[in-house]
Amino acid sequence: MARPLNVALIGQKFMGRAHSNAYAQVGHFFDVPLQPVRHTIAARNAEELAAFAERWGWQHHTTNWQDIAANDAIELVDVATPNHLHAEASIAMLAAGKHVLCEKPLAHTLEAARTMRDAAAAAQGKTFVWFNYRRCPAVALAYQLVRDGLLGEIHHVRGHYLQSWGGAQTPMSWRFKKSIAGSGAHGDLNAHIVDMARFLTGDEVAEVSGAIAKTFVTERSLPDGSGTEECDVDDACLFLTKFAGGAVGSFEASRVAPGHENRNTLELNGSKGSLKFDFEDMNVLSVFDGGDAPATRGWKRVMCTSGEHHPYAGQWWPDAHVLGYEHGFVNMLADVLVALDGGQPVVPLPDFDDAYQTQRVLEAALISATRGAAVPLDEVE
Ligand code: NAI
Ligand code: SOE
Repeated sequence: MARPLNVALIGQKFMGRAHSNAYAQVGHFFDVPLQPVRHTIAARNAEELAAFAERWGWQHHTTNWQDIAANDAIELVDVATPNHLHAEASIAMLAAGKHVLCEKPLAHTLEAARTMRDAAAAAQGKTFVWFNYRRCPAVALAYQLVRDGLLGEIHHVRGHYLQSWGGAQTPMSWRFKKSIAGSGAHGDLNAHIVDMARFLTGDEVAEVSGAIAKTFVTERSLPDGSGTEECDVDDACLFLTKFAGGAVGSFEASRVAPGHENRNTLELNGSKGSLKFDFEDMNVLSVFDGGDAPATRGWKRVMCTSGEHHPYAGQWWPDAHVLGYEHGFVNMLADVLVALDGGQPVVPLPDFDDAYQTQRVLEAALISATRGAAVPLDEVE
Protein backbone atom coordinates (compact mmCIF):
# COMPACT_ATOMS: atom_id res chain seq x y z
CA MET A 1 0.00 0.00 0.00
CA ALA A 2 1.54 3.34 -1.06
CA ARG A 3 2.09 5.88 1.70
CA PRO A 4 -0.08 9.03 1.25
CA LEU A 5 1.87 12.20 0.35
CA ASN A 6 0.10 15.52 0.89
CA VAL A 7 0.65 17.86 -2.04
CA ALA A 8 -0.06 21.58 -2.51
CA LEU A 9 -0.25 23.28 -5.89
CA ILE A 10 0.15 27.02 -6.52
CA GLY A 11 -1.57 28.07 -9.78
CA GLN A 12 -4.90 26.89 -11.12
CA LYS A 13 -5.00 27.76 -14.80
CA PHE A 14 -3.26 25.97 -17.68
CA MET A 15 -0.57 24.17 -15.69
CA GLY A 16 -2.87 23.99 -12.67
CA ARG A 17 -5.13 21.75 -14.76
CA ALA A 18 -2.29 19.72 -16.31
CA HIS A 19 -0.72 19.05 -12.90
CA SER A 20 -4.02 18.38 -11.12
CA ASN A 21 -4.78 15.78 -13.77
CA ALA A 22 -1.38 14.17 -13.16
CA TYR A 23 -1.97 13.95 -9.38
CA ALA A 24 -5.41 12.43 -10.00
CA GLN A 25 -4.25 9.90 -12.63
CA VAL A 26 -0.81 8.74 -11.59
CA GLY A 27 -1.97 6.10 -9.11
CA HIS A 28 -4.39 4.67 -11.68
CA PHE A 29 -1.66 3.88 -14.19
CA PHE A 30 1.58 3.48 -12.21
CA ASP A 31 2.42 1.40 -9.12
CA VAL A 32 3.67 4.44 -7.26
CA PRO A 33 5.48 4.11 -3.91
CA LEU A 34 3.75 7.29 -2.64
CA GLN A 35 0.13 8.17 -3.32
CA PRO A 36 -0.30 11.94 -3.86
CA VAL A 37 -3.18 13.45 -1.90
CA ARG A 38 -4.55 16.69 -3.38
CA HIS A 39 -4.38 18.63 -0.13
CA THR A 40 -4.33 22.37 -0.96
CA ILE A 41 -4.66 24.46 -4.11
CA ALA A 42 -3.61 28.15 -4.04
CA ALA A 43 -4.19 30.86 -6.65
CA ARG A 44 -5.31 34.47 -6.88
CA ASN A 45 -8.91 34.32 -8.09
CA ALA A 46 -11.06 33.36 -5.08
CA GLU A 47 -14.24 32.76 -7.10
CA GLU A 48 -12.63 30.45 -9.64
CA LEU A 49 -10.60 28.70 -6.97
CA ALA A 50 -13.49 27.08 -5.06
CA ALA A 51 -14.98 25.66 -8.27
CA PHE A 52 -11.55 24.48 -9.40
CA ALA A 53 -10.89 22.76 -6.07
CA GLU A 54 -14.21 20.93 -6.29
CA ARG A 55 -13.77 19.89 -9.92
CA TRP A 56 -10.23 18.57 -9.45
CA GLY A 57 -10.63 17.10 -5.97
CA TRP A 58 -8.46 19.47 -3.90
CA GLN A 59 -9.40 19.24 -0.21
CA HIS A 60 -8.55 22.87 0.69
CA HIS A 61 -8.03 26.13 -1.19
CA THR A 62 -6.46 29.46 -0.36
CA THR A 63 -5.65 32.76 -2.04
CA ASN A 64 -2.61 33.12 0.21
CA TRP A 65 0.12 30.72 -0.96
CA GLN A 66 2.15 31.44 2.20
CA ASP A 67 -0.44 29.36 4.14
CA ILE A 68 1.15 26.30 2.53
CA ALA A 69 4.59 26.96 3.99
CA ALA A 70 3.04 27.14 7.46
CA ASN A 71 1.21 23.81 7.10
CA ASP A 72 3.34 20.92 8.36
CA ALA A 73 1.00 18.33 6.84
CA ILE A 74 2.12 19.28 3.32
CA GLU A 75 5.27 17.54 2.05
CA LEU A 76 5.46 18.40 -1.67
CA VAL A 77 4.71 21.84 -3.17
CA ASP A 78 4.16 22.35 -6.88
CA VAL A 79 4.82 25.90 -8.15
CA ALA A 80 2.83 26.53 -11.35
CA THR A 81 2.59 30.30 -11.30
CA PRO A 82 3.97 32.89 -13.73
CA ASN A 83 7.78 32.86 -13.77
CA HIS A 84 8.50 35.81 -11.45
CA LEU A 85 7.01 33.96 -8.46
CA HIS A 86 8.96 30.71 -8.91
CA ALA A 87 11.92 31.86 -6.79
CA GLU A 88 10.01 33.43 -3.90
CA ALA A 89 7.54 30.56 -3.54
CA SER A 90 10.09 27.75 -4.07
CA ILE A 91 12.60 29.20 -1.62
CA ALA A 92 9.89 29.73 1.03
CA MET A 93 8.78 26.10 0.64
CA LEU A 94 12.33 24.73 0.79
CA ALA A 95 12.94 26.79 3.93
CA ALA A 96 9.81 25.21 5.41
CA GLY A 97 11.32 21.76 4.80
CA LYS A 98 9.21 20.76 1.79
CA HIS A 99 10.09 19.13 -1.52
CA VAL A 100 9.48 21.48 -4.48
CA LEU A 101 8.37 20.69 -8.00
CA CYS A 102 8.55 23.92 -10.02
CA GLU A 103 7.47 24.88 -13.52
CA LYS A 104 9.92 25.99 -16.21
CA PRO A 105 11.79 28.21 -16.90
CA LEU A 106 13.40 27.95 -13.47
CA ALA A 107 12.98 31.70 -12.96
CA HIS A 108 12.46 35.00 -14.77
CA THR A 109 16.11 36.09 -14.28
CA LEU A 110 19.42 34.28 -13.91
CA GLU A 111 19.89 35.95 -10.54
CA ALA A 112 16.58 34.56 -9.25
CA ALA A 113 17.44 31.15 -10.69
CA ARG A 114 20.78 31.24 -8.84
CA THR A 115 19.04 31.91 -5.52
CA MET A 116 16.83 28.89 -6.18
CA ARG A 117 19.82 26.69 -7.01
CA ASP A 118 21.59 27.82 -3.83
CA ALA A 119 18.49 27.35 -1.66
CA ALA A 120 18.05 23.84 -3.06
CA ALA A 121 21.68 22.97 -2.33
CA ALA A 122 21.21 24.01 1.32
CA ALA A 123 17.79 22.38 1.81
CA GLN A 124 16.68 18.97 3.09
CA GLY A 125 13.91 18.77 0.51
CA LYS A 126 14.38 17.52 -3.05
CA THR A 127 13.75 19.71 -6.10
CA PHE A 128 12.39 18.97 -9.57
CA VAL A 129 11.50 21.10 -12.61
CA TRP A 130 8.63 20.35 -14.99
CA PHE A 131 10.61 19.79 -18.18
CA ASN A 132 7.83 17.45 -19.17
CA TYR A 133 8.89 16.74 -22.76
CA ARG A 134 11.76 14.54 -21.48
CA ARG A 135 9.05 12.03 -20.65
CA CYS A 136 7.36 11.66 -23.99
CA PRO A 137 8.15 8.00 -24.78
CA ALA A 138 9.85 9.06 -28.05
CA VAL A 139 12.21 11.46 -26.23
CA ALA A 140 12.97 8.94 -23.47
CA LEU A 141 13.69 6.33 -26.18
CA ALA A 142 16.02 8.82 -27.91
CA TYR A 143 17.84 9.20 -24.57
CA GLN A 144 18.34 5.42 -24.42
CA LEU A 145 19.41 5.12 -28.09
CA VAL A 146 22.05 7.84 -27.67
CA ARG A 147 23.47 5.95 -24.67
CA ASP A 148 23.37 2.68 -26.66
CA GLY A 149 25.71 4.36 -29.18
CA LEU A 150 23.34 4.53 -32.16
CA LEU A 151 24.54 8.01 -33.12
CA GLY A 152 28.25 7.56 -32.53
CA GLU A 153 29.84 10.93 -31.89
CA ILE A 154 27.21 13.70 -31.91
CA HIS A 155 28.19 16.45 -34.34
CA HIS A 156 25.11 18.59 -34.82
CA VAL A 157 22.12 19.45 -32.60
CA ARG A 158 19.13 21.32 -34.09
CA GLY A 159 16.17 22.48 -32.04
CA HIS A 160 13.25 24.66 -32.95
CA TYR A 161 10.11 25.41 -30.98
CA LEU A 162 7.61 27.32 -33.06
CA GLN A 163 4.13 28.52 -32.11
CA SER A 164 1.70 30.85 -33.82
CA TRP A 165 -0.46 32.45 -31.13
CA GLY A 166 1.57 35.64 -30.52
CA GLY A 167 0.41 37.87 -33.37
CA ALA A 168 -0.93 41.42 -33.03
CA GLN A 169 -4.48 40.15 -32.36
CA THR A 170 -3.39 38.52 -29.07
CA PRO A 171 -4.07 40.79 -26.08
CA MET A 172 -1.58 41.66 -23.35
CA SER A 173 -0.84 38.98 -20.75
CA TRP A 174 1.98 38.20 -18.30
CA ARG A 175 3.82 36.30 -21.04
CA PHE A 176 4.55 39.64 -22.80
CA LYS A 177 5.95 41.41 -19.70
CA LYS A 178 9.65 41.22 -18.94
CA SER A 179 9.13 41.94 -15.22
CA ILE A 180 7.01 38.78 -14.91
CA ALA A 181 8.14 36.42 -17.66
CA GLY A 182 11.80 37.50 -17.92
CA SER A 183 11.80 37.06 -21.69
CA GLY A 184 9.32 36.06 -24.38
CA ALA A 185 9.46 33.09 -26.74
CA HIS A 186 13.05 32.65 -25.57
CA GLY A 187 12.55 31.70 -21.90
CA ASP A 188 9.18 30.11 -22.64
CA LEU A 189 10.16 27.87 -25.55
CA ASN A 190 13.95 27.79 -25.96
CA ALA A 191 14.03 26.64 -22.31
CA HIS A 192 12.42 23.36 -23.38
CA ILE A 193 14.69 22.65 -26.35
CA VAL A 194 17.88 23.65 -24.52
CA ASP A 195 16.84 21.29 -21.72
CA MET A 196 16.10 18.51 -24.23
CA ALA A 197 19.43 19.06 -26.00
CA ARG A 198 21.40 18.90 -22.72
CA PHE A 199 19.36 15.90 -21.55
CA LEU A 200 19.72 13.88 -24.75
CA THR A 201 23.37 14.63 -25.50
CA GLY A 202 24.57 14.60 -21.89
CA ASP A 203 26.78 17.47 -23.03
CA GLU A 204 26.96 21.11 -21.91
CA VAL A 205 26.92 24.27 -24.01
CA ALA A 206 30.33 25.94 -23.89
CA GLU A 207 29.63 29.03 -26.03
CA VAL A 208 26.64 30.87 -27.47
CA SER A 209 26.88 33.13 -30.52
CA GLY A 210 24.85 34.74 -33.27
CA ALA A 211 21.79 35.39 -31.12
CA ILE A 212 18.93 37.51 -32.46
CA ALA A 213 15.96 38.45 -30.28
CA LYS A 214 13.18 40.35 -32.04
CA THR A 215 9.91 41.93 -30.93
CA PHE A 216 7.51 42.21 -33.86
CA VAL A 217 4.43 43.33 -31.94
CA THR A 218 5.50 46.26 -29.79
CA GLU A 219 2.10 47.18 -28.30
CA ARG A 220 -0.94 45.08 -27.36
CA SER A 221 -4.49 45.79 -26.29
CA LEU A 222 -5.34 45.28 -22.62
CA PRO A 223 -7.80 42.42 -22.02
CA ASP A 224 -10.34 44.78 -20.36
CA GLY A 225 -10.37 47.08 -23.40
CA SER A 226 -9.02 50.05 -21.42
CA GLY A 227 -6.14 50.81 -23.80
CA THR A 228 -2.83 49.38 -24.89
CA GLU A 229 0.48 48.54 -23.25
CA GLU A 230 4.02 48.23 -24.57
CA CYS A 231 5.49 44.72 -24.99
CA ASP A 232 9.08 44.40 -23.78
CA VAL A 233 9.90 40.76 -24.57
CA ASP A 234 10.98 38.96 -27.74
CA ASP A 235 8.46 37.30 -30.05
CA ALA A 236 11.24 35.23 -31.62
CA CYS A 237 14.79 34.38 -30.56
CA LEU A 238 17.43 32.37 -32.43
CA PHE A 239 21.02 31.46 -31.49
CA LEU A 240 23.94 29.13 -32.21
CA THR A 241 25.99 27.05 -29.77
CA LYS A 242 29.24 25.16 -29.42
CA PHE A 243 29.07 22.18 -27.05
CA ALA A 244 31.93 21.24 -24.73
CA GLY A 245 32.17 17.83 -26.43
CA GLY A 246 32.67 19.39 -29.87
CA ALA A 247 29.15 19.38 -31.35
CA VAL A 248 27.57 22.49 -32.87
CA GLY A 249 23.96 23.50 -32.26
CA SER A 250 21.20 25.83 -33.37
CA PHE A 251 18.07 26.84 -31.47
CA GLU A 252 15.03 28.82 -32.65
CA ALA A 253 11.90 29.89 -30.75
CA SER A 254 8.95 31.83 -32.12
CA ARG A 255 5.38 32.68 -31.18
CA VAL A 256 4.71 34.25 -34.55
CA ALA A 257 5.15 31.30 -36.92
CA PRO A 258 1.73 30.65 -38.55
CA GLY A 259 0.95 26.99 -39.16
CA HIS A 260 3.27 25.84 -36.38
CA GLU A 261 1.03 25.34 -33.35
CA ASN A 262 3.29 23.55 -30.90
CA ARG A 263 6.21 22.46 -33.09
CA ASN A 264 8.70 21.46 -30.43
CA THR A 265 11.47 19.66 -32.28
CA LEU A 266 14.91 18.31 -31.61
CA GLU A 267 17.28 16.67 -34.09
CA LEU A 268 20.60 14.99 -33.32
CA ASN A 269 23.05 14.13 -36.10
CA GLY A 270 26.04 11.93 -35.26
CA SER A 271 28.89 10.04 -36.93
CA LYS A 272 26.80 6.84 -37.21
CA GLY A 273 23.19 7.96 -37.33
CA SER A 274 20.54 10.59 -36.61
CA LEU A 275 17.35 11.06 -34.58
CA LYS A 276 14.43 13.51 -34.97
CA PHE A 277 11.55 14.32 -32.60
CA ASP A 278 8.61 16.62 -33.37
CA PHE A 279 5.99 17.07 -30.63
CA GLU A 280 3.25 17.65 -33.22
CA ASP A 281 3.74 13.94 -34.01
CA MET A 282 4.75 13.08 -30.48
CA ASN A 283 4.34 9.31 -30.55
CA VAL A 284 6.93 9.00 -33.33
CA LEU A 285 10.74 9.03 -33.18
CA SER A 286 12.44 9.29 -36.59
CA VAL A 287 15.55 7.12 -36.61
CA PHE A 288 18.33 6.91 -39.21
CA ASP A 289 20.82 4.12 -38.54
CA GLY A 290 23.93 4.42 -40.74
CA GLY A 291 24.66 0.75 -39.95
CA ASP A 292 21.62 -0.50 -41.92
CA ALA A 293 22.20 -2.27 -45.25
CA PRO A 294 22.95 0.40 -47.91
CA ALA A 295 20.23 -0.77 -50.30
CA THR A 296 17.47 -0.24 -47.74
CA ARG A 297 19.04 2.39 -45.51
CA GLY A 298 16.70 5.29 -44.77
CA TRP A 299 14.65 7.09 -42.14
CA LYS A 300 12.47 4.85 -39.98
CA ARG A 301 9.27 6.17 -38.46
CA VAL A 302 9.19 4.41 -35.08
CA MET A 303 5.85 4.47 -33.23
CA CYS A 304 6.94 4.64 -29.59
CA THR A 305 3.85 2.93 -28.22
CA SER A 306 5.05 -0.61 -27.57
CA GLY A 307 4.55 -1.58 -23.96
CA GLU A 308 7.39 -4.07 -24.25
CA HIS A 309 9.99 -1.81 -25.88
CA HIS A 310 9.26 1.85 -25.21
CA PRO A 311 9.70 3.82 -21.97
CA TYR A 312 6.44 4.60 -20.13
CA ALA A 313 4.24 3.10 -22.90
CA GLY A 314 3.61 -0.11 -20.97
CA GLN A 315 1.84 1.82 -18.21
CA TRP A 316 -0.85 3.01 -20.62
CA TRP A 317 -2.77 1.36 -23.44
CA PRO A 318 -2.25 -1.54 -25.86
CA ASP A 319 0.36 -0.98 -28.61
CA ALA A 320 -0.36 1.93 -30.99
CA HIS A 321 -3.14 3.36 -28.79
CA VAL A 322 -1.37 6.70 -28.76
CA LEU A 323 -0.49 9.05 -25.90
CA GLY A 324 -1.08 12.82 -25.71
CA TYR A 325 0.18 15.99 -24.01
CA GLU A 326 -1.10 15.12 -20.54
CA HIS A 327 0.67 11.76 -20.40
CA GLY A 328 4.09 13.45 -20.23
CA PHE A 329 3.06 15.12 -16.97
CA VAL A 330 1.74 11.87 -15.47
CA ASN A 331 4.92 10.03 -16.53
CA MET A 332 7.02 12.73 -14.90
CA LEU A 333 5.02 12.72 -11.69
CA ALA A 334 5.42 8.93 -11.45
CA ASP A 335 9.20 9.37 -11.65
CA VAL A 336 9.12 12.19 -9.07
CA LEU A 337 7.28 9.92 -6.62
CA VAL A 338 9.80 7.13 -7.21
CA ALA A 339 12.67 9.59 -6.64
CA LEU A 340 11.07 10.92 -3.44
CA ASP A 341 10.97 7.32 -2.21
CA GLY A 342 14.69 6.92 -2.94
CA GLY A 343 14.28 5.02 -6.23
CA GLN A 344 15.56 5.59 -9.78
CA PRO A 345 13.41 7.36 -12.38
CA VAL A 346 13.06 5.80 -15.86
CA VAL A 347 15.23 8.61 -17.28
CA PRO A 348 16.92 11.39 -15.27
CA LEU A 349 14.83 14.11 -13.65
CA PRO A 350 15.92 17.76 -13.77
CA ASP A 351 16.52 19.39 -10.37
CA PHE A 352 17.12 23.10 -9.66
CA ASP A 353 20.83 22.82 -10.39
CA ASP A 354 20.16 21.15 -13.73
CA ALA A 355 17.56 23.79 -14.68
CA TYR A 356 20.02 26.50 -13.60
CA GLN A 357 22.47 25.20 -16.23
CA THR A 358 19.73 25.59 -18.85
CA GLN A 359 19.04 29.10 -17.55
CA ARG A 360 22.73 30.01 -18.00
CA VAL A 361 22.49 29.06 -21.68
CA LEU A 362 19.36 31.20 -22.07
CA GLU A 363 21.10 34.11 -20.36
CA ALA A 364 24.17 33.75 -22.58
CA ALA A 365 21.90 34.01 -25.63
CA LEU A 366 20.33 37.23 -24.32
CA ILE A 367 23.81 38.66 -23.72
CA SER A 368 24.93 37.57 -27.18
CA ALA A 369 21.88 39.24 -28.74
CA THR A 370 22.67 42.52 -26.95
CA ARG A 371 26.44 42.48 -27.54
CA GLY A 372 26.34 41.03 -31.04
CA ALA A 373 29.22 38.77 -30.02
CA ALA A 374 29.99 35.24 -28.89
CA VAL A 375 29.55 34.57 -25.15
CA PRO A 376 31.57 31.80 -23.43
CA LEU A 377 29.40 30.05 -20.84
CA ASP A 378 32.08 30.34 -18.16
CA GLU A 379 31.42 34.11 -18.21
CA VAL A 380 27.78 33.46 -17.20
CA GLU A 381 27.70 32.21 -13.60
P1 NAI B 1 -1.62 30.85 -16.28
O1 NAI B 1 -1.61 32.31 -16.47
O2 NAI B 1 -2.55 30.00 -17.09
O3 NAI B 1 -1.88 30.50 -14.74
C1 NAI B 1 -1.13 31.13 -13.71
C2 NAI B 1 -1.74 30.78 -12.37
O4 NAI B 1 -0.89 31.35 -11.36
C3 NAI B 1 -3.13 31.35 -12.14
O5 NAI B 1 -3.96 30.38 -11.54
C4 NAI B 1 -2.90 32.51 -11.18
O6 NAI B 1 -3.99 32.71 -10.29
C5 NAI B 1 -1.72 31.99 -10.39
N1 NAI B 1 -0.98 33.09 -9.77
C6 NAI B 1 -0.42 34.17 -10.35
N2 NAI B 1 0.12 34.99 -9.42
C7 NAI B 1 -0.10 34.38 -8.23
C8 NAI B 1 0.18 34.73 -6.88
N3 NAI B 1 0.82 35.85 -6.58
N4 NAI B 1 -0.22 33.87 -5.91
C9 NAI B 1 -0.87 32.74 -6.20
N5 NAI B 1 -1.18 32.37 -7.45
C10 NAI B 1 -0.80 33.18 -8.45
O7 NAI B 1 -0.12 30.35 -16.50
P2 NAI B 1 0.36 28.91 -16.99
O8 NAI B 1 0.28 28.82 -18.47
O9 NAI B 1 -0.30 27.87 -16.19
O10 NAI B 1 1.92 29.00 -16.64
C11 NAI B 1 2.38 28.84 -15.32
C12 NAI B 1 3.83 28.39 -15.35
O11 NAI B 1 3.91 27.16 -16.06
C13 NAI B 1 4.79 29.35 -16.08
O12 NAI B 1 6.00 29.33 -15.42
C14 NAI B 1 4.93 28.73 -17.47
O13 NAI B 1 6.17 29.03 -18.08
C15 NAI B 1 4.83 27.26 -17.16
N6 NAI B 1 4.28 26.44 -18.26
C16 NAI B 1 4.92 25.29 -18.53
C17 NAI B 1 4.45 24.44 -19.50
C18 NAI B 1 5.16 23.17 -19.77
O14 NAI B 1 5.06 22.65 -20.86
N7 NAI B 1 5.93 22.64 -18.83
C19 NAI B 1 3.24 24.77 -20.28
C20 NAI B 1 2.63 26.03 -19.89
C21 NAI B 1 3.15 26.82 -18.91
C1 SOE C 1 3.00 28.81 -24.22
O1 SOE C 1 3.91 29.26 -25.15
C2 SOE C 1 3.33 27.40 -23.73
O2 SOE C 1 2.24 27.01 -22.92
C3 SOE C 1 4.61 27.35 -22.89
O3 SOE C 1 4.51 28.13 -21.71
C4 SOE C 1 4.94 25.90 -22.55
O4 SOE C 1 6.10 25.79 -21.82
C5 SOE C 1 5.00 25.08 -23.82
O5 SOE C 1 5.29 23.77 -23.53
C6 SOE C 1 3.70 25.17 -24.54
O6 SOE C 1 3.43 26.52 -24.81
